[in-house]
Amino acid sequence: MSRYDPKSIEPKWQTAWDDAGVFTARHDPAKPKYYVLEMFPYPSGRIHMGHVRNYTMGDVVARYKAAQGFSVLHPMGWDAFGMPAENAAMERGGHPKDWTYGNIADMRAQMKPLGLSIDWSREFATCDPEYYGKQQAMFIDMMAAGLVYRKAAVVNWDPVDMTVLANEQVIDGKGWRSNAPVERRELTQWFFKISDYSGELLDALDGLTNWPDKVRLMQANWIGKSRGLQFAFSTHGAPEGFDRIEVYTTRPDTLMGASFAAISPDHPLAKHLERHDPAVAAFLAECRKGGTTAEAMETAEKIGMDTGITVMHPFDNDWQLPVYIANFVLMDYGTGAIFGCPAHDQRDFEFASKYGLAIEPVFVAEAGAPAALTEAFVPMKSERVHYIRGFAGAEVQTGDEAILAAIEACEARGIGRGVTNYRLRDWGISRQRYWGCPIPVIHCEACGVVPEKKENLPVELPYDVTFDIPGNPLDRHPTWRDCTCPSCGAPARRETDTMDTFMDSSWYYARFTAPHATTPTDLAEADYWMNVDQYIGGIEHAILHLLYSRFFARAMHATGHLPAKAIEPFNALFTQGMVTHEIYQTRDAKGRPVYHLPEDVTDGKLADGTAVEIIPSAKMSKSKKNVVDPMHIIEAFGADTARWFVMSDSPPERDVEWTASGAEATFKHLSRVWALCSRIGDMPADHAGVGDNDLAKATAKAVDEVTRAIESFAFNKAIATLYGFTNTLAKANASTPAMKQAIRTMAQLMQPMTPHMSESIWSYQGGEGLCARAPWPVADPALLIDDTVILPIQINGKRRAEISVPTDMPASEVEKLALADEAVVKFLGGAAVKKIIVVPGRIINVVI
Ligand code: ANZ
Ligand code: ZN
Repeated sequence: MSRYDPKSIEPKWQTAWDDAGVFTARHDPAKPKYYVLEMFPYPSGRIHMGHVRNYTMGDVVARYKAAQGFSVLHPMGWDAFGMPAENAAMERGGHPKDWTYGNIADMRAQMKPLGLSIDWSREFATCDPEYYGKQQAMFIDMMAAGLVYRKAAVVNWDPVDMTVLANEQVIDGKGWRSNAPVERRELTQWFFKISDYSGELLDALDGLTNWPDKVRLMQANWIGKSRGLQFAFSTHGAPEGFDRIEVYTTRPDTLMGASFAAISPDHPLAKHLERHDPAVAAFLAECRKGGTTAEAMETAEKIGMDTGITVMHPFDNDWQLPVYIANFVLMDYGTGAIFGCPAHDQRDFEFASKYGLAIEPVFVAEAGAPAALTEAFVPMKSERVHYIRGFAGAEVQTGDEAILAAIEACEARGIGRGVTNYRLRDWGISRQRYWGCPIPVIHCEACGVVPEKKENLPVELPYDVTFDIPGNPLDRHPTWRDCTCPSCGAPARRETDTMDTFMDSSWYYARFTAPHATTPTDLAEADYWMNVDQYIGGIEHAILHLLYSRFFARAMHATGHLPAKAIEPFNALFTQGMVTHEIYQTRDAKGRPVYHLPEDVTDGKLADGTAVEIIPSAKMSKSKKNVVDPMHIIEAFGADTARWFVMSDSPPERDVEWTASGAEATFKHLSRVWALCSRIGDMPADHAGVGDNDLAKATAKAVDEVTRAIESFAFNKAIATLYGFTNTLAKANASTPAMKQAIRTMAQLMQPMTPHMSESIWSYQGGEGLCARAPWPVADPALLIDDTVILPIQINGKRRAEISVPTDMPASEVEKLALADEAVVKFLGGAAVKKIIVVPGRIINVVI
């Protein structure tokens, strides 16, 4: 065997795998299946080390499961719609489609050299008309099933460019191109009824025991279940038709501390007042300034306007509360109206302080005396507090107890009813953008909104569009936009909104089970392959992507596109850590930081000798230039080194720091394995050794440990074991057949991490067929039993030494060995031994 040369062996084995179709997923009812999926990438054009780590993890699992005898599905595709393609077209000209497919080709070419065990025959991009046409078919089915509806919702509106902006296009409250302050505007938009599933999506989290707890918790918080009281205030001085205002509260125990009521600027009463009162109209216009991002809403100053209307406190006919319109009350939560209790809610406290409203505590700390409040007193609901203006239950009780008692008391008095609310909003999927899946409906003057006929799908995006003016090119494309009504044949207009790209990634896992089917899924295939057994991806997708996928799987089941067992599509989820790197920095003449690529820095210096400042490792990012290009690493060391290194140093859920020295050390190790293989190959066939049994035991131990480590996602431990096993093998003195057997097993154990090198070793040492197809080695349990045991020696109750003895040695022999032990002799210093007790297999006690 020649020198380790990844450049020649890696392409060779990749071709061999392809030729043999090793990674083609086969629907084989006789075999158990295993579906491993990594979150598919956005085709930005370059793969980065994070991708390498993510896909290597999936690959380790896929290769391991294949060797275990599973029929494995390990696919790859592209999450290909979205804004960057349009931005590129706007900034550099060209077409989003060409940009996207060009990037896909580049990234595929960068991914292939990694030797991933992917079934490329199943590849698709979400911007393929064959894919998004099926998504349109499902949209139409979901419309028919009542899972989709239209309603007015606010968008970010750029008043200069006269266009809707995505949240990412709003920078500091201004349009990214026009720099004009963004306004909120209402448009009719499409929504999915995910809120119908709030309770189910929450409850089913309990069953996802192979998901990280933190992801389940984040989802639960996002769904946000709360129990509260809904009741109506009677109004005084309100316009006709508004004699009651419904409010929702999660703290009915604080009703005695109410000092105002407030309605949302989007509340029907506010809108009514707007039409008749210019001051209200001006105030609402003020409220509509600023974007719709969560951040914009959070940080917006809290403002209110007294409407002059009052409401009567439900417990006291003589107690009137003023009604404000307040910008922090959202229309789409609860009832869009609240009562404020400034003493126990910080927002209400600030509001009351600003508008001179009363701040009356309802409860105080259990021990403390009432003091003047400088901020709202908001203890945990589980804490016991002393109610000074309570109306239900004991004086001292927990918030939780008081709330339940308050709901009961109110219900008994006929004031409202206990209700459960969820924070989860319906999923708005309308985007006023070009590069997305067109919503397949038509607007007809006579018939209203009519779904496109299925035989006309896909509704394909027109290619002849330009991006030189702001706005959605579909809106100004007459031949695409104008059409005939599928129902009455009259001239009509296509919907020009496209779907949120989260839709595209909400069902791709299902499409992979039958990527060429003429229907969205093939139920027989879905039935065999679903669910995804192991899903792997970044924690940044912990909430939306996973929640939408869980909802969409249910909606697909409801419309006959997935079997019932697939409504929770991901059996197990793993969220991997990031790849980090040190940051190298110098400063320019004005003292501003200038960053340098790792490849331009040697021993802390630039090529011209300038020393760089080294900033501790952080997530690799282009802006800080602390990136290494996987292509350069593969070029220098080969894919196996890159794969081994990203799996080696830390547990996969933690960050791993990429260092040049670490990569070199990995390459050296693999070279050592190669040389060892070479040496074993050169051993005379009849070479006899004395260590065959020891080697067999060490091999069994390695098999056992690596198997367990991979099963438990402890890839770094598997690698640590393999380092140790390499040393054992290098020192072993065994017969040629035993050495060959051991290194073949090592090749198999390394195969998930270093598949190319493993194939070379396997074939060189006479392994049959491809290593990638060889069944996973099994450790003989008899070889795993240790035949020696280490016994601690206690002298007068204190541990002073230990000895290693054969497990079956008689106690009398063990006594002799213990007393002859060097450390024991030294400690005794000639003292007489009164007693010695051997507890077999456990301990030796000596009394002096
Ligand atoms: C009175 C009160 C007193 C409240 C108090 C809180 C503390 P969670 O628990 O997160 O679900 N609220 C209700 N609807 C709202 C809306 N549409 N927009 C903004 N705020 C709204 O939040 C429920 C609490 O948030 C409710 O309980 C209500 O204020 C407010 F010491 O009612 B509370
Ligand atoms: Zn019509």
